[in-house]
Amino acid sequence: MDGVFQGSLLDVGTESGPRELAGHVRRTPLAHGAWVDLRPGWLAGADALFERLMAGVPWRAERRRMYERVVDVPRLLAYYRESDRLPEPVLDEARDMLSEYYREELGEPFRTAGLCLYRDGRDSVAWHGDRLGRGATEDTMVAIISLGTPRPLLLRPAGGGGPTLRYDIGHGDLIVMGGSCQRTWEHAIPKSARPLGPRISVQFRPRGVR
Ligand SMILES: O=C(O)CCC(=O)C(=O)O
Repeated sequence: MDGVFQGSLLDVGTESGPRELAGHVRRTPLAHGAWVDLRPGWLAGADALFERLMAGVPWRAERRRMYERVVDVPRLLAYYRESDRLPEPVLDEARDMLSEYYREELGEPFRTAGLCLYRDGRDSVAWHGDRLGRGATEDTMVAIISLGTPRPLLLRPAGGGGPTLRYDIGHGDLIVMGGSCQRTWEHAIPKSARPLGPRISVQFRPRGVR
């Protein structure tokens, strides 16, 4: 059964949309030229957006081959190519604001949006880097807006054997993984045995990064 969503007491009022980035983003440099930026509570009205996305996105279940078996991917997915219309205008606003804020450092705009729905604590994503495209060989950025119930996003050096960092993100928090992060570090959303409400992750990536 899906978990029950509880809104944040901080996300009340009529304000909605992305808040300021300049002066509110905290950067943590990591080993091997990677870094993480955090902007807690970036999106005002995040809980209402969460409810709309939950109801309005055509969520897809996927199955993947794991060794000899085909198994359910433990989360629901939706993917928006750069030519696709995003499901909510506030996501266009957020993507454009990120493109502007990181313009000099990234050198190109964010283009695609991947959405994941973690229905409850049993949904998860295993350790990985986004290395299907240019992230395998080039520095890049992946910007994630986290909506709904906070879940830990874990980060560790690729292959393990190093510190594991933990960011509990939900209710409109923004995290950006940058530099060499996709090829020299791995990230994961672990399963939880606790009864947890649902979470949606919105990932913006530049062209050719998957
Ligand atoms: O849920 C998240 O924030 C992470 C998603 C992720 O790592 C991915 O889809 O590649």
